This record gives sequence, C-alpha cells and structure tokens, in this order.
Amino acid sequence: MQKNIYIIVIGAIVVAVLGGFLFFKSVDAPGETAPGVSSLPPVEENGESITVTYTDSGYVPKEVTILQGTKVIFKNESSRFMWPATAIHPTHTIYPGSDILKCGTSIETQIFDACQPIGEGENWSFVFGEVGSWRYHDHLQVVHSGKITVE
Ligand SMILES: [Cu+2]
Repeated sequence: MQKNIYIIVIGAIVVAVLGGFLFFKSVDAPGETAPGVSSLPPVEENGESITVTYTDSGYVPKEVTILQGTKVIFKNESSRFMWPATAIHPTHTIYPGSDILKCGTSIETQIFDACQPIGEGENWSFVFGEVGSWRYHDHLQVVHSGKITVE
C-alpha cells in the first residue's frame, strides 16, 4: 500500500515537470524571431497619413496630434542624415515595444525607431498604434526633438 502511494507521488511529479517543460516550450515557440525578441501585436492602419519634415533646425511641426493608426511620414529635407527615434536617448524604449536593441532584428519595422540613418530627400514612416503622448528625438542630432500625440 505504502509503495503504491510512492509510485503515485513520483508519477505526479514526473507529469508536473514534463507538463511545465512543454508549457514553457510552447510559450516560446510562436515568436519565431531573433533570440530574446518577442513579436509585437499587429497595428491597424486607419488610412490617414501626415508628414513631419526634418530640416536643419529640427522637426517641423515639432508637435502633432493624430488618430490611432495614422502613418507619420518623416521626410528628410535637411542637409544631413536623420534618424527619428522614440525617447529616451540612447535606449529608445519609451514607445511601447521599442528598444534600440531590436534594431537589426525581424521586428525592426514595428518599433518607433528608424534604426539607421535616412539620407537627404528620403523618407521614413511609422504607423502609430499606441494611444499616448510620445516624445522622440533625432538619434544623430539629439537636441532635435518632437512629440507625437496619438488619440
Ligand atoms: Cu537616440
């Protein structure tokens, strides 16, 4: 009788350990991105877009208010490279899901970070899915900053 109880207890432990292992393995599986990078929820575009121009004296307009799902096109009309990125320099983690460490990964296009210098006359755009007030800066000219308010 005593022996049967041991077998049941050991069996329960084996099931718990195996179950836990499979559970964590299945949680990790859906990402299929770079190691340590989880995928971000899809952003629904609302079909609207506005343009923020980067000039030699900074972003114009410096502050804009948009509806959730609006695409903001950052247009470089300065005489140097631009690199729009969410606050705070240098980590770029204020906008949800963003992090400069995600640049170069499969979710690079889903973060509020150009992740690279954008040349003169070129554009970089981002669709804002998160409601809130998001400060950003130019990663190459940190004094040039702005704010996108998403309603
Ligand atoms: Cu920066």
